[in-house]
Amino acid sequence: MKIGITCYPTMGGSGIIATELGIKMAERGHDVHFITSNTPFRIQFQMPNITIHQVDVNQYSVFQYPPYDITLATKIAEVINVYDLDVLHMHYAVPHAICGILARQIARKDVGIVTTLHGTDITVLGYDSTLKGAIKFGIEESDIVTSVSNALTQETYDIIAPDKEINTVYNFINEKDFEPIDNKALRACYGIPDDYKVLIHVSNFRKVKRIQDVIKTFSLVRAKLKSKLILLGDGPELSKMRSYAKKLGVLDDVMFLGKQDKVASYYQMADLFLLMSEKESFGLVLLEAMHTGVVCIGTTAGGIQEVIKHNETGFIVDVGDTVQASEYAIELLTNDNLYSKFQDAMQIDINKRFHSTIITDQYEAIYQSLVKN
Ligand code: GMT
Repeated sequence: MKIGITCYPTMGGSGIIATELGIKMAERGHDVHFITSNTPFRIQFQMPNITIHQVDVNQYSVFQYPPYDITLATKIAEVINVYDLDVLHMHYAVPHAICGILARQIARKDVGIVTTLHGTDITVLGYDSTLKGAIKFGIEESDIVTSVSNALTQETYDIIAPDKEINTVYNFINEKDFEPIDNKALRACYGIPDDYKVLIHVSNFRKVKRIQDVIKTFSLVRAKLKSKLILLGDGPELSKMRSYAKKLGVLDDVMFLGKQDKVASYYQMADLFLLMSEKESFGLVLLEAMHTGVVCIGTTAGGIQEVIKHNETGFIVDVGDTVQASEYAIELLTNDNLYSKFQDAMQIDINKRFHSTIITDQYEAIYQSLVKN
């Protein structure tokens, strides 16, 4: 098949999924065309069967707002015709789903369109009356719509009420990138003594992640156990969170390490992952941590409960319940038998439900169902 993919190419779960899926499809022999504003960051060297088409937005002085959406649609249309694409896969509803539909009209070719909803395109932007109609249009005019969790599928029906079936297809990771190795050497480089426990959180530091709850939970754990907290990522909440850690008197034990490419090494240093979000359609970082052997505590938000099975592969707490999170954390960090039991259960579960082969098969079948000849 000849597959066009559009996503946000910067760091972020939706871009990662789109890129890894494109790589998997290329490995299966399909021709994959990324049509994006930049080279997706996971594509770091030449890969057979993958072509990158960069969208350059016209900055003509008349434009107060350069027309990215129209330029993207025009580029996609060009790629549809030049490469005779069979399928377009648009990641994130706004503006990508709508751009795909416009591109199909510009190209005047009946290419199949798959749209994948990722999270805030529905749970935040879906409430915006200036966008809601366009999101509904993008969903209804796509041939097949998928969402990354049952929770997001349900929220899409509740918020947008589209006249369209939405299929849940879970996220996956490239397992090879997240090997369960105990990275003592890196711990030593960071000066973390052997008898310390390491908690970790990885995100884009937006409000929805409630990083204050991660730091508060850590402060309660640290009061009982020698421990460090690694915070990976950057975003609007970062400096506020540094001040909060200082206010709680734990700043010396919180390591703000910013954006890092090789996140797996940091999971490999960690004993526990915290995801305290108030909105989270899936939480790709959970899969990354779990595959690396790190047990997770998450909240009841969105699809987190579909990824972590409470009291079986990790723990779930109500949003904001830092006391309960700290109690679960201490239980896990002081009970080796429980920790290993959860580790074993989580490896079996993630391989059964989220393995890259299973999810790639599902998307490949979706694409095949849209190929016209
Ligand atoms: O929706 C977003 O906030 C952006 C998006 C991204 O590009 O990282 O994150 C969402 O998509 C990821 C991949 O499907 C999910 O793992 C994240 O849970 C989801 N984020 C939210 O729902 C907040």
